[in-house]
Amino acid sequence: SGSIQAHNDSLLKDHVRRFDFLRENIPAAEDIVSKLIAFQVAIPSWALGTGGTRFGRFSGPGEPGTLEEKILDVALLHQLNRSSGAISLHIPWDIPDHPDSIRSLADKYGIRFDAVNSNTFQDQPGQAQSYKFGSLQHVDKAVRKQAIEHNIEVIRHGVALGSNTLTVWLADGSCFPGQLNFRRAFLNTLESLQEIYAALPADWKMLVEYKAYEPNFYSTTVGDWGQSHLLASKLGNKAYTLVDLGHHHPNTNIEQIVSLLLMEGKLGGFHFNDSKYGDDDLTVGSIKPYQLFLIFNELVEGMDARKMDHALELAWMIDASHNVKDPLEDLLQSVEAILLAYAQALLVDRQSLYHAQQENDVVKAQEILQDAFRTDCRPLLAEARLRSGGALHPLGIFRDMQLRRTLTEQRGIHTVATGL
Ligand code: PSV
Ligand code: MN
Ligand code: MN
Repeated sequence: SGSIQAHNDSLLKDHVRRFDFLRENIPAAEDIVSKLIAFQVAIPSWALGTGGTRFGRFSGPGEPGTLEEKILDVALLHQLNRSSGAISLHIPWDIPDHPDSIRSLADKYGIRFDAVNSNTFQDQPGQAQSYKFGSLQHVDKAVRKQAIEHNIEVIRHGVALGSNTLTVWLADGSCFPGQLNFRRAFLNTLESLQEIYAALPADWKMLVEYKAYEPNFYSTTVGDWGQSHLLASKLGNKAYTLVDLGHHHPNTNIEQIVSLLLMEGKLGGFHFNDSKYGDDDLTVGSIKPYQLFLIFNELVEGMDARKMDHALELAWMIDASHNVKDPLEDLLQSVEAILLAYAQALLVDRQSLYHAQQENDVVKAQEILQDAFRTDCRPLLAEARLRSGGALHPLGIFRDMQLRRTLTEQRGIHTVATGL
């Protein structure tokens, strides 16, 4: 923290000038800064190492080899930006064998456990049944049962860590016409999810994630928000839809989906990432920052209409993969992009937008949105970090202090983190 102080001191004068300028022009600046301080984004444990594609994986140095090291990586991010105070685990990529010590390590750094994720898209060594033809949808009850039990076990791990959410993403679907009876696959999935749902503790949520395609290329059983919403509605009020930004067909209007799910009280949370083509899992905001802003615009409008607490009522998580960047640098960029879109959305003049809409003043409506989007909100984010003890420029200090080099000295050059 002495280093953060020194870093901040060196940038302070310039920051104050930029922040003061914004404060003079934005009446809600103080309110936005407080909201930014409260907003936390969960880091996925599987994104702390270099990912890869099916064509190769180029692991980087100093990657975390254990769950403890992953928590320390998230703690490092959180120390720098004060906005990454949560981690999302994927089981069995991470198995918290000693939950008490894992939990106290996380507590020590102010990290909480966000949603726990099950994995029935890969076979694990020694597993009795195979998921080659699906898991919760499978034609064979024995396979479904194994997948159900795995999910219940994930809930148990989550309880031990103090999480309160299970995210279910299924690779289930089919690769060729005729392979699957859609109705039976859906009903099997529903029945399996109902058994998992019955095992949820009273204060838990289940998030049902959808994805258009991949690994199945003809049909996916939870392939879009309609199918997820149908399942979540049938399951009950602890079940919600999870929106992963990369899981749509190109040009889908994601912000409209978000608006309607919120309206129905069925939006559970996000997997943030960005993409040019498919489920590219790129850095948030790196390709379509305007879309991200429009999504946050709907979130702020819809959550305010329902009087929801922005920071607490939805699961804000990143789901990204890094092939060419340092994962920690990439995650700092992603968190920054999310908060930037949030700040821009908070800037939108809701009253004027409402009137422009009522008067069908299309030009004015666009101007209002783009005024907010084109405002440089970075000093608001920096001020939020400054006030909460973080660094004015997290990426800058990460590089200046050569933090990856320190991690590499501790962990070695040839390290491969578990995950995809
Ligand atoms: C599937 O593409 C997905 O988005 C799900 O959230 C999985 O849990 C995750 O990626 C695995 O990387
Ligand atoms: Mn995802
Ligand atoms: Mn994905």
